[in-house]
Amino acid sequence: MTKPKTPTAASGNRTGLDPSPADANRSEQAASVLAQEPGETLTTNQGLRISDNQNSLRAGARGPTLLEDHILREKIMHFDHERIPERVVHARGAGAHGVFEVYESMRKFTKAGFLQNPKMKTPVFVRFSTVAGSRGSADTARDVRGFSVRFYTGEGNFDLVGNNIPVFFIQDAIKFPDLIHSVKPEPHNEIPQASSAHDTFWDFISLVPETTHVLMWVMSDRAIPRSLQTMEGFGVHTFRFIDEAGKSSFVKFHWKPVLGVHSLVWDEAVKLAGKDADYHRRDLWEAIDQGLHPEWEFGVQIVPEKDEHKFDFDLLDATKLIPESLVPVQIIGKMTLNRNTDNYFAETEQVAFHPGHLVPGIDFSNDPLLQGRLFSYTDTQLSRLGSANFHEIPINRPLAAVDNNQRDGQMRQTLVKGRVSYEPNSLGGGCPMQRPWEQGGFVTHPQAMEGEKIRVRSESFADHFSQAALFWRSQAKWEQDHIVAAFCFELAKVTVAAVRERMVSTLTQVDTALAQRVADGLGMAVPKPPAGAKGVPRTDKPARDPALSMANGRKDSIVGRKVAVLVADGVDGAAIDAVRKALHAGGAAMKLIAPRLGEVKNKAGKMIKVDHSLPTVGSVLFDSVFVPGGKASAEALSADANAVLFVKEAYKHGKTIASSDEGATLIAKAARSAGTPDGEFQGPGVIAASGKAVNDVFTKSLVAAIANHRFAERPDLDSIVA
Ligand code: HDE
Repeated sequence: MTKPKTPTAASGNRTGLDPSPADANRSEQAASVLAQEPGETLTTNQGLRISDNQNSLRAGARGPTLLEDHILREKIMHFDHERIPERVVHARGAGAHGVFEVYESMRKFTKAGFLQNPKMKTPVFVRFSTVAGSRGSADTARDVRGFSVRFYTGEGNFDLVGNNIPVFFIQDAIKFPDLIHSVKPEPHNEIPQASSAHDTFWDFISLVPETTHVLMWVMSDRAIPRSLQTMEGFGVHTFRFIDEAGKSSFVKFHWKPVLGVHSLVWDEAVKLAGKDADYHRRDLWEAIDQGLHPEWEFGVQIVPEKDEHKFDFDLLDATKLIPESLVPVQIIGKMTLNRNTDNYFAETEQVAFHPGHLVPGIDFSNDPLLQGRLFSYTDTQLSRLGSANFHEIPINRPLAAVDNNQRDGQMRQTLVKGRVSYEPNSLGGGCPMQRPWEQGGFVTHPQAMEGEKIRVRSESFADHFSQAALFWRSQAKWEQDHIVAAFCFELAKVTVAAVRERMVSTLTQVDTALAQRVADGLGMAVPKPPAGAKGVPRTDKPARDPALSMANGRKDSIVGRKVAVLVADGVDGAAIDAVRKALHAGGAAMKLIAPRLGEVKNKAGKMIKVDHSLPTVGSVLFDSVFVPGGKASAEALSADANAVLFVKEAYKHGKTIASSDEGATLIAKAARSAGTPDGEFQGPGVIAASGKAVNDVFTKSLVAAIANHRFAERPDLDSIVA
């Protein structure tokens, strides 16, 4: 028998982490008693080698199964308990490992060790998530995305548990259960899954005006990202940086994707939920697997303590952002995701983030939303992971040494030796000892405070609309169109007219044109502004903030883009080769799609392997479509309804469409069947002309068009039947 390769995870230790004391203890004895290599033989959980994994123990070949079968009972018992409660929010997630590097020392602002030395590579684990859906829901639901980063620093774990949208729904943690209950499936019938388009969500939202700003983001295409790799990330709350001398500055954290910020369009997101519910996690997994390591730059907006009150909004209010035009984002480092998980459950499911996992040099502000989170995250792990020892699960263990007098509890792994489990002590030489700030100990920033014990919201939190309006004004025309369409879609699913009216009435506070357009879309008159609206403080400064619009982002890369090439027998193989070369040089992938799987014979008689058959994919899974020439191929595809739909949909979704030579026949057929007025697809991003050969000029313009990602300004998109 050939010896199987020992699995890398067999030791049970996370790469880069020391084994737990229990493991170490065990390994001293192990060598002398081990009868087999780990990973080689099927065993019970007690290490008993199993001789028959096909049949349970029974009384005779046709007799009843015996209770005595301890091997069967152990196996089934474990299986029965394989599921743990999913996260109450952010249940669906995808994780990956990577590293973080700071570009230059941030010593001037913070003493955090991982932000000092550009040569240091700090390991990170990242989990992206949707908020509302269950674990099995679709990736492309309209939702905020979680963006949690754990830095395994030498001073302990620092968790930056943020989102892809810089502001939150509510200002005070006490409203969180209400918000989440409203967006989750309605309790009487558990409908709808992973969707905010239902009565209870809009009922709550329309009664809580502080949600208006985030709502503008959630109705924008930010809530349907093209990829996890093309999302920004935000720490949302204001935190503090503390320098060596104890001086504090306020700080907001940002992640800027190197690939730029790109999103789907709604029709595509809906179709993707059916075509590939794992669209985002697959994209992340494949990118890392292929060595196209996703990268984000780390940015900070720093506000000196003395400027705390210089803004029209309160820095402690999580429904507000600091416009980048007021305080630019300084880029200070980079995160690279370079390793997929070995085991989804052990890592992505069991990771337990906590906004209270801080390191010296980073501290909280008094944001009442952040303060409320500090209780929740430990508490939820107790019911989710089942024990106070969840920090001992490998993915949760810090790299930094853990030494304290906490003991025992369910599922305890650490085997601490000795008789001392208290402090102060003399029997243990006083260890483990406290460390002052100067020696790396964590000291809470000593902020002076006074006040009455009261339940009130600060008046400085009262302006709910200025930044919602700033966001609206800062959007490109197509982005505004998509926001209007999203409001119309969501509110049209609301069955109670009074809720729709109340929501549109709130929108009059953001922008009258927005309210008018949404009212038109819903077939209703614009209601009056809410009572008391006039008393609310407002500002229209700044007029615009370019950073809020995706239209102003980077569009210089095709890394990770996926291009579909539609082929049939007789296709022009040389055209495919030339386009493949250009795409691969830029880091994009190309897939050949034919009416059926197997191979097609190209014009020169050579067989080429097909990657997918047309019925099993769809244009929504790709960023662009190329139809090469070859008369027979183009004719066969033009007669194939799936191929025609593929091109029509790609056009409707604003994607680059290219053809060479006779490939233009299919583009023309798709355009005619889409009902375009003059029977042609026109406008930006259509590189289709009969007789056009694949030369450098062609491939360059194709690559530039794909880098642009999408041509949302095509005039006829909404009229395309697809
Ligand atoms: Fe969370 N949130 N949250 N949240 N949150 C959780 O913790 C909570 C909030 C965020 O990938 C839970 O371990 C309260 C803001 C992310 O594992 C829970 C409040 C922001 C994740 C919880 C908030 C977030 C969570 C559920 C109001 C952006 C996923 C499972 C005060 C800055 C973490 C868990 C992961 C997860 C509570 C508000 C982001 C229940 C009470 C604001 C990215 O503890």
